[in-house]
Amino acid sequence: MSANHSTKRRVAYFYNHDIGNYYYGPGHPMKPHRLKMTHNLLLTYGLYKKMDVFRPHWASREEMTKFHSQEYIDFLQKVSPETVRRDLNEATTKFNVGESTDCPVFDGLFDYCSAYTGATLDGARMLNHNLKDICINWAGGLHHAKKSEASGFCYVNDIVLGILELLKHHSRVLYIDIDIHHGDGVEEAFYVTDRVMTCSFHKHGDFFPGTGAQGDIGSADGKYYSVNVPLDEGMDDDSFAYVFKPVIQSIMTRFQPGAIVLQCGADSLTGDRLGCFNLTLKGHANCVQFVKSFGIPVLVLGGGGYTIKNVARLWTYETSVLVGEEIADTIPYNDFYEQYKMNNYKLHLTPTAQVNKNTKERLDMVLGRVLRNLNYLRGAPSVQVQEVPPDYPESDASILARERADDVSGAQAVREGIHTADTSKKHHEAEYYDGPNDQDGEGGGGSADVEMA
Ligand code: YEM
Ligand code: CA
Ligand code: ZN
Repeated sequence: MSANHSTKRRVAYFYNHDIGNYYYGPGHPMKPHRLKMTHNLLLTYGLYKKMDVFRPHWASREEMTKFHSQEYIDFLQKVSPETVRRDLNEATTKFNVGESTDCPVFDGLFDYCSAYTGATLDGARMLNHNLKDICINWAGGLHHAKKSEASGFCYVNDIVLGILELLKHHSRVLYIDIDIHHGDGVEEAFYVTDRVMTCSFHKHGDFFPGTGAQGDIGSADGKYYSVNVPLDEGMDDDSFAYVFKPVIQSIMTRFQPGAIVLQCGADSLTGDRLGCFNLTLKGHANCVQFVKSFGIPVLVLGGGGYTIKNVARLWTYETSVLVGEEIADTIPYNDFYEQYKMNNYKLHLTPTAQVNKNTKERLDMVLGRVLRNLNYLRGAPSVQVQEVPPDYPESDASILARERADDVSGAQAVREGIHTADTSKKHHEAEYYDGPNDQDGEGGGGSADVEMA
């Protein structure tokens, strides 16, 4: 690893203990249990000592409707596996949920959305108040959800909501998506604004969701602020770095974001159940390290990932990179130890002999086009952030949502080394640092879908 690997940053990690118990149904590839496996693995590696661990709040419907339509969120709040069977046609045609879709209605669906979205919002708020340099929510990153529609296993788009939160304090936010699928929901939300640049690397051609062609560059004020890097199957570590580094370097120079949201979908890994890339943990995490090296506040999110033991491996390793600690290749004993037997209880993966369909010529063509488009940027656009909006909409519902987060008393949370996240400005940072894992100050335009000030 490079010298940067050991660079210490103030890191917050958000984990809701209920998240792993939600269940999409038999045979469904999306398994929230992977989050429990990840949490357990990174705890057994001792990584909790290197960051502050927070119990996130549950996002309220008011928070979700900053992007989503009221009607859609009302529906998500009211629907149950029983009612959806009765009103299946309406649910499926209107909101793309139900048995015959990628997005089933399962027990606790709204709470699941509320859990992962709350963590993303807490992370964004913590960065906004400069309480941390890096915030991690592996449960987030559900990039396919639309304003009024579920899609690709995603219901509420926590990423769009997190970016909207960051825009309260930052003129420009960069979104980077290394999931194998196109980050369509996020791109669509910010397609006509120059305040958010979206950049997705993805398999393109006969692959879900089918969007993300290289010619999709944004429109109106957002022209050249959507960046798509379409790739073919078999992408390996070297090929990925070959396109990722110059594209991100050029964006950083030209766009100069105040904050970055990094979606770390694990379905771009070798051996993924739904993916067809050939990245190892190191190749994927090199992207994370590269983004971290710019020293700008980063909100790190999960996303896809369907070979769940590898998801846990990856996000544990990426947590180690983010906190700047090396971890052993031998997996320590943990609650899910047997799941790691296949790779001889080793953390790191070896790429397969799969053919890389991305020839150098093809990559050069894609890269050349992206870099040419970035040359059209008129320099970093500036926006005056005049009055900073509050973190939370002041309604009874949002206050209730916060109280619900305190289902474990503050004292118990601190004993467990888990703090409840409240980033409202009246609190001093020291309030978060009472736990045993205190780092002691270490290291130190409107759019089609969203409205912005
Ligand atoms: O390809 C599609 C769409 C849905 N069809 C109309 C084409 N969806 C993707 C979404 C991927 C989001 C990351 C998809 N769905 N790929 C695989 C699936 C899938 C969904 C399932 C839903 C219930 C699947 O693949 C093995 N198995 C499923 C099993 C149960
Ligand atoms: Ca992507
Ligand atoms: Zn994906």
